[in-house]
Amino acid sequence: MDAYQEPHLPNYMKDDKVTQETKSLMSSLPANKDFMGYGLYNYKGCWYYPNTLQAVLDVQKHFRPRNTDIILASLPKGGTTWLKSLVFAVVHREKYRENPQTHPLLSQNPHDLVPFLELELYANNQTPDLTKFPSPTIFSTHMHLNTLREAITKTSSPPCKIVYVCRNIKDTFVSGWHYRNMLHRTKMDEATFELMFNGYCSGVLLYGPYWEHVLSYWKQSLEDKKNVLFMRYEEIIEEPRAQVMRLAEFLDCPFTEEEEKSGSVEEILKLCSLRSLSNLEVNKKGTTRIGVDSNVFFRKGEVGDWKNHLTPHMAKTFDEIVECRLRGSGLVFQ
Ligand code: PAP
Repeated sequence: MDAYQEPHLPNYMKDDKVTQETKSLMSSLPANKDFMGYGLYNYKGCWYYPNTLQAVLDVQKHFRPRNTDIILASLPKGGTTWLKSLVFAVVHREKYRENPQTHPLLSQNPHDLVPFLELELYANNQTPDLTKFPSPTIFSTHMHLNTLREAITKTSSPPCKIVYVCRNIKDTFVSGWHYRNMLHRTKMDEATFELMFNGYCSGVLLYGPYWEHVLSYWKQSLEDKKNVLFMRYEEIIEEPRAQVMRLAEFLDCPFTEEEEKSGSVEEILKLCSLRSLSNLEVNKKGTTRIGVDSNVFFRKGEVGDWKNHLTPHMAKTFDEIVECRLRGSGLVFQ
């Protein structure tokens, strides 16, 4: 299917921003199609739509983070929106302590507060002037660590901090399924569900394969604990307070005893909760800067929603693939 037949789709799924140089690169890359027939290209082990690939190459070429910057990384549907809100709220908590009603998370979508490198800043052949961003700036990306590394290792040392969040493949997949239905403004049938499932199993999806992505950040988080933090959506759901404190500690802005006593952690958790964010006017209507409706990022937020969608066979297949691919890494999903 031609992406232009669905003009409301976000730019990252299209192919109209690809330069001549990238076109010629693409002609040498392994090519495939996603479950709906949109072209994907495999660049250094990861699959991209044409415009996404163009932006990723531009990030590699031009993005040079300052060591005070913070990069949030994830696979799509891995917990990105939540992580963006939490990190923003933790890092800027002092600024809005006196006047919490002026907090930007109440008037802006988390995706507009924490811009994506390749889906927004470097999308559409742009090269933004990052010096105008205040320090510390929080950026986000869905890029694989090996791809991101090409940009960040060309910068001054010490490197900037990276926070990665991931979610078990079954819920990530189901969340992605609902997202695509909302994106295409349709309710896709069971046969299409199976096609998307097959795409996940073979790793052929935007930013896939899943296991390569999680492993790249997992390994680095073990090697470089000071600069790479590996978080899981399920753990934040299970022990939110402990995880937010861990996050603040990693970002070198730990909660003081006084803050802990005064309920600062709980306030942040409440502000960033799915319920609070999804009830805000700004997140109910309008479009984010990446061209996706603001409300599309908020749904159920439950661990185990896959049970309502996957057959036992599908669930078993996912479990076996992930178990096999992660074997020996120390990373285990329940
Ligand atoms: P993205 O990568 O496209 O930005 P991402 O935020 O990772 O998407 O995933 C959306 C999922 O996070 C949705 O899960 P669900 O489909 O299983 O419901 C969404 O509901 C959930 N989500 C969004 N914001 C929050 C939040 N503040 N707290 C908990 N879960 C959230």
